[in-house]
Amino acid sequence: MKTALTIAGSDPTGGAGLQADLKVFHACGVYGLSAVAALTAQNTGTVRASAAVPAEFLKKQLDTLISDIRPDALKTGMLYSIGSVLAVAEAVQGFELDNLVIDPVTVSSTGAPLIESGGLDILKMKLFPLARVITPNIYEATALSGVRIDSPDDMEKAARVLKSFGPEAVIITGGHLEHETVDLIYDGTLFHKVVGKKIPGEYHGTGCTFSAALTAWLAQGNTVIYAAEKAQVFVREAIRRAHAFGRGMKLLHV
Ligand code: PXL
Repeated sequence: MKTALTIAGSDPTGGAGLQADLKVFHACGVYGLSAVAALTAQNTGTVRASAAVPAEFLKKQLDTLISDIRPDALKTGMLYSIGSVLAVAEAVQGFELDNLVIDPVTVSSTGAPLIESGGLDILKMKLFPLARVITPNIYEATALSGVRIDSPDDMEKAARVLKSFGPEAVIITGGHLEHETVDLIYDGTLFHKVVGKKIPGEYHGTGCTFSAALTAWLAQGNTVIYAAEKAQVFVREAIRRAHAFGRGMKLLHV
């Protein structure tokens, strides 16, 4: 069985963060490993507090785990601190890990910041060049590239800028564009669109679920395009079966 590692924040609702990643890994047929980079106190309506795990402790988790089990793929989610970003970069380089997926998480679906000030620039400089794929949504792609995205052409423009930061491929997930979801994949040569029907409503954890499913299929040796197509379908099915357990956003069923 292949293994996939998530390095992410804890979300007590289980809808996003490392809890969601582990569920998705399991559902997609890989063995899930995890290292905790941050904690949140949140429910389906709000994030009340966030805290970083000390960078030295994240390093310890990664060294201890990876010196024993080498993951076939890994993803990062909420890293929160600059120290966490640097600890991940060190581990990826030190252990020469491939199949790194970076979900450049910036704010929660409820609007709370999930990375400290200056963290995105460090993520861009230190981790993007090591990545197989980065998976920003439209807001994150705008924040990272400086390109405002109002149209499919803008998505392509932003993807070119993001590719120049060094990842092998960029996937801008378009969950937030009108009636369709358009995930745009760019590998530096070709653009490939994965288009699907958008399901109306407010859902928590779609970005985490997409990047975790992508990671799981990369761990199993698939191409980026194949993994992205499967991941979009996986997210749509999870949205279709989402739960209204709390008073806020719905939680995806994985
Ligand atoms: O979906 C982004 C995300 C990632 N990680 C954690 C989160 C969230 C959104 O709330 O809580 C821990």
